[in-house]
Amino acid sequence: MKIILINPPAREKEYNSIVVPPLGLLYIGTVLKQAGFNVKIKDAFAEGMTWENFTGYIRNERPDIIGIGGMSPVIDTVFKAVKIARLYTKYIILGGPHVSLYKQKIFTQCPEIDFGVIGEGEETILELVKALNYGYPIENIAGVITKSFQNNFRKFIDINTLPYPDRSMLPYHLYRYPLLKHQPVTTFFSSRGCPYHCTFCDKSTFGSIWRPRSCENVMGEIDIIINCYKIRSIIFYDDLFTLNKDRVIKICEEIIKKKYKFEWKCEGRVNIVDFEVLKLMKRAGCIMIAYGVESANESGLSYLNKKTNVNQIIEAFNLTHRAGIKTTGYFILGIPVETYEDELKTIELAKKIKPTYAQFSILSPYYGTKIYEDAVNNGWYREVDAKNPVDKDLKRPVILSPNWTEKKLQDILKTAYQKFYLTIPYIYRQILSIRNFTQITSYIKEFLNIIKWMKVK
Ligand code: B12
Ligand code: SF4
Repeated sequence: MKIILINPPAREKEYNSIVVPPLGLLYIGTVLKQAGFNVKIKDAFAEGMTWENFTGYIRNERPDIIGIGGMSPVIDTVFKAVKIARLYTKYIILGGPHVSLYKQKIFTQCPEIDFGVIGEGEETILELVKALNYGYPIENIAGVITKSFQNNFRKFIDINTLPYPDRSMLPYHLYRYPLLKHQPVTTFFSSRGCPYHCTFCDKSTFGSIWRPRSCENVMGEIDIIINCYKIRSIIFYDDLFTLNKDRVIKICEEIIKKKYKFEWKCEGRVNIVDFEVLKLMKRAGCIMIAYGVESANESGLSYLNKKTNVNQIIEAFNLTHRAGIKTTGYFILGIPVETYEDELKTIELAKKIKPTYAQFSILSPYYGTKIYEDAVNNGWYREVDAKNPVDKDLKRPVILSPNWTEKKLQDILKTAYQKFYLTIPYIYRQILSIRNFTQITSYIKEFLNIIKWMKVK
């Protein structure tokens, strides 16, 4: 059986500063390859393929099975790819966060899909493909859904038993991430799940139990990445890389002991920051930590169930910068219990804690989250154009509580980018931090992107 896993082309051809390996497809491809199947991954997004080229590619290849993954904000591109693929393949399988949330509703949204795989996909896909290949029944495969039946999620995988992603399956020369200086760059998951319950977050795939990979298991993958693929930058995309201090210390000590010189970035949480660990992370090559700040207001933090406070936010950024590590701050605007004036405080906080990079987004209630239920129950759910400069969404779900109108949301978003980025001190700091030509071009493109976005608004 010939299998192709697809990351669909971009909605429109345009410059994307972040183009990173699709790790979900890579895990799926790896287990199938190791089981002896003829499988390829086509990262049409990274290749910058047009829809015409993509159609031509699928028409030539005519695989038996096409597997696609997708998150809700770009699901229209996934469905477009499915409709094209339908003409040239026997079976179409959809995995990823969107199907894990919407389950059988996907067959109404896109009737051309044959099977959905919900939750973690590695074990399910193997059983499903074997069943299709050998003609076994599929009705009892946990994690599989079709138009006629919906099986339950399978129990979580012991992720220490998974094979390492086979990175030879992806075009590593095409990936870029402007906040990390060196290429090639890869993505990495050293744990799955998160024990927190932020009300805007979708955890339908990996759940609420934090499942770490052991230090030995993580180092085994890093050894291959560094020695075989000559990767120079790693993005740890775990929901919470820093949750267990001892594990972070062990991993950092191993990296230092092995004298590995790659740089890396991870996601942290402001309430679990430790200065000694930060200094060790810096010595081990960590150059950036991203924190979900979200809001400067206790009312907003509480609505989002963040379990953090403003003092922790200020302290976390302060300690991280003192350890010599750069920061990204994620900020949320348009929180229904906050007002326009409250959001101005959030913007002021962003300026005060000085993240190297700030991303402001309008609060988006995605299906399946607590805030989605809240928005629908109150009649506050709307889909409007409230994109930030890096979003590719067509329209973004927002919450129009009595405090907000569409215009107010768009205004506050614009104000945030203006007040944070278009200031002499910020531009000066960025110029001082530039180290190479790639950074110059990506900063200029980002900067022009923000200006262009502001003009359109
Ligand atoms: C990396 C990442 C990105 C990257 C995407 C790059 C990429 N090529 O993957 C970037 C930075 C671009 C991004 C952007 C956004 N993201 Co994002 N992102 C993630 C993140 C942190 C990790 C994804 C990942 O690599 N996971 C690791 C792999 C192994 O897991 P996986 O992809 O889920 O794959 C597993 C299963 O889903 C399944 N599977 C996946 N694909 C397939 C395919 C087949 C055929 C099969 C059988 C199975 C299968 O099997 C895999 C192995 O178990 C997740 C959080 C998370 N915990 O996953 C959020 C997440 C996917 N992002 C999310 C969101 C909301 C966004 C943004 C809207 C955020 C924002 N405010 O702007 C934007 C949207 C971008 C846009 N509009 O274009 C949500 C999606 C919710 C949803 N309903 O779809 C998530 C889940 C975060 C969250 N907890 O809410 N994101
Ligand atoms: S936003 Fe981050 S900390 Fe909050 S529940 Fe989601 S993954 Fe966990």
